[in-house]
Amino acid sequence: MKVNNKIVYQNLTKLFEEAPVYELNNKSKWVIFSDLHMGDGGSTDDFKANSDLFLTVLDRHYYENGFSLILNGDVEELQRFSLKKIHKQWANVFNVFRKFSENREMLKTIGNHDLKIAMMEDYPYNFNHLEAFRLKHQDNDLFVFHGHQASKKFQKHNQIIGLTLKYLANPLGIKNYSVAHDSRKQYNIEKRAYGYSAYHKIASIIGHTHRPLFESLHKVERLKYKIEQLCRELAKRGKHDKELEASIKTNKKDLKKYYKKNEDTNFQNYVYNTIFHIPCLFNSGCVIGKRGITCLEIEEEKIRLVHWFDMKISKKYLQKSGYEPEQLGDTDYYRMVLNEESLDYIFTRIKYLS
Ligand SMILES: [Mn+2]
Repeated sequence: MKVNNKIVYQNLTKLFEEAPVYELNNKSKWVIFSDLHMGDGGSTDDFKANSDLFLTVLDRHYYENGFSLILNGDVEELQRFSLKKIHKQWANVFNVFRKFSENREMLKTIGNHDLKIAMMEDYPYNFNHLEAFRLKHQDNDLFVFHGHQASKKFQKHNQIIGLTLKYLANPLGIKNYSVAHDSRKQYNIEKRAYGYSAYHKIASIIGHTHRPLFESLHKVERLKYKIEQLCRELAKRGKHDKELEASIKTNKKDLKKYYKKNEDTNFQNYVYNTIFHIPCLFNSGCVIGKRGITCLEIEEEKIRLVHWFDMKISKKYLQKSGYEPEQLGDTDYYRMVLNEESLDYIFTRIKYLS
């Protein structure tokens, strides 16, 4: 049975049409995390390294500042660990999730690594588990789903098992389905989600590939843009500025390193070949990054891509990045805004360019 793009698009349409809608207004404050992959606290638990950073940021920054919480899939790593062990190990984190769900709003989507939750009758917390949902900003939709639904492999399994997308694929059948950290596969998933969103004039927010995207742009374009911005700033000052020069150098080094690592030139251009570049795809990245955590924030009718890091591990961001990291209280943790744009501007461009 061949799964083509058309089938993927049909299934995404169904997912979209059945998704519950939550209104956004100028008071809404949401933070979106995805891909925590929480385990048992042992040496193979991917969540462990950033667990204190995550817990601190979640409780002391987002909860304290009145945010509601979106966990966009692959929260519990159920392909490798039991729910019981995960919940026991990370009880402190789940207690904070519970605080959000009881006192604010918390929406939790299901990803391919925690699909089993959809079949469970004895999940111990009273969380709002969804397959997808929509955040409505005036007449526009931000479509939030984990992202595996845009992969052909996942859809193929779905079809073989003969279940519809809704509640759900048999977790046994796709037990080993995980996005290979293969840039071609990641790119194809992004490209389908991009194509779908542009065609329907919506913006989608996904996770799954672990690669942060802002306005459909990958780190490569983001770095290029940052370097140009810094050059402009440097020219404006009209004299030597050690700090700015160092920032340019650091960002250039990052960019070169990236190209060196990804030699497949077909995928060095991350713009999804449409006539215009349409800012319709966002990805929160992941919580388990080597250099920290990325997430998306929605506040004051703007959307932001944010990077949290531990200065003991990623000191270079503190001095030379050209961004302005803010310290969280008296901790070693810093918040750095990588991009920010108003939803109005984003949807205007989506509407007229696509
Ligand atoms: Mn996933």
